[in-house]
Amino acid sequence: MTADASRGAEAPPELIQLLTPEGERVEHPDYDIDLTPEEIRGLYRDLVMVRRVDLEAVALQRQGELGLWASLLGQEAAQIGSGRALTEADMAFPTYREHGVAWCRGVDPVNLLGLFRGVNHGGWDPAEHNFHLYTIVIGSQTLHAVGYAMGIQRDGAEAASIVYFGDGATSQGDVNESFIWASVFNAPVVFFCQNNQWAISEPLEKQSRIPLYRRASGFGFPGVRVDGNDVFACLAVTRKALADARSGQGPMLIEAFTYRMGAHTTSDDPTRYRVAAELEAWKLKDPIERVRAYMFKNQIADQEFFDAVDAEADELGRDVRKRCLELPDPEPLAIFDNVYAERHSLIDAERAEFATYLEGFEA
Ligand SMILES: Cc1ncc(C[n+]2csc(CCOP(=O)(O)OP(=O)(O)O)c2C)c(N)n1
Ligand SMILES: [Mg+2]
Repeated sequence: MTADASRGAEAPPELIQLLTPEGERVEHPDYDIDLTPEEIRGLYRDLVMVRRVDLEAVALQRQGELGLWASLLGQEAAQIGSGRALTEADMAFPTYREHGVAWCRGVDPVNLLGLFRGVNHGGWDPAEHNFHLYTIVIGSQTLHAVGYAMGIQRDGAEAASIVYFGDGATSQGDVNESFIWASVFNAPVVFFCQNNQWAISEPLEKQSRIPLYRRASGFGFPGVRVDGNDVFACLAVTRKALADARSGQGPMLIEAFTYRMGAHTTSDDPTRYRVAAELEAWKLKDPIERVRAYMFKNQIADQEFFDAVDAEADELGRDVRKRCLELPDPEPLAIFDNVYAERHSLIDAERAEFATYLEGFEA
């Protein structure tokens, strides 16, 4: 028996959008935003810079300089919009693809590259940037973010946490458990799901029969779908969700509807499981092009500005590449250093065993 595809379906999902793919500004009754020309130029610069770093990282991996890279191509607006909505006191919990959010939190891109080069064991101090370490275990950071938010609540602090995860992650137990905890404790946390339509080779249809943002209502908190390729809308929606969380109104789920333009990681070949037409359709919704078109049309920037941003991005690419290649190899035993806060006999034994193994090479 085949399932009735319409079962469980409701009205078509509403997409919050403030800037169309053609670069036309549109109004929204609940989520408007008033940005100065300077702020818009800043957002555009962010988008271009993170795309350039990403491109350089893919090239470095292809040249054997990184073990792996997870590209953010296509997801720049979702990450810059939400990342720029954060205040300094807010805490962000990323997956492994949040290079744009890392940029907004002031993490040096070279530290990201070091992680994927295997020469650092994290790359930055989460407390210094209020940006947690990258998390590869799908969905587990949602629990960390809710725990952190409950801490904020108990401290009475003026802050919120935000957690990034993918469409595939919504099928994980951890994510569903974190929804329950956030809901019943009214925790100041924003769940920011980048629905990039794919979880490696698994399409969205394998994760949910309903739009992902509607999951929230079953847990007892609001959910919205925003155009994830619209940096204005992502900024407006995330800003509101964070403000609500900070003022005691509890969690919110934001589904940023976007597309993973590249491979899952550099180890993946998407031509094996998706058609080229899909990619072509999403290219027309490019997150950078629409801002550029809007700026041109409204004389927010001239050719000189765009050329200067491109030149700055190229310089950043060169600088990141140079400093990546200069990163020192780590001391091999350093991997045992921060497993626990205090010394542990098992770790000591493993360290000693590995040291003996390494000595074998010097003979
Ligand atoms: C608990 C767990 N299961 C499986 C994996 C392997 N894995 C790595 S990425 C990934 C897909 C995640 O897809 P999604 O949540 O949509 O995020 P995206 O990569 O698209 O950003 C899987 C299954 C993992 N890292 N952790
Ligand atoms: Mg995905």
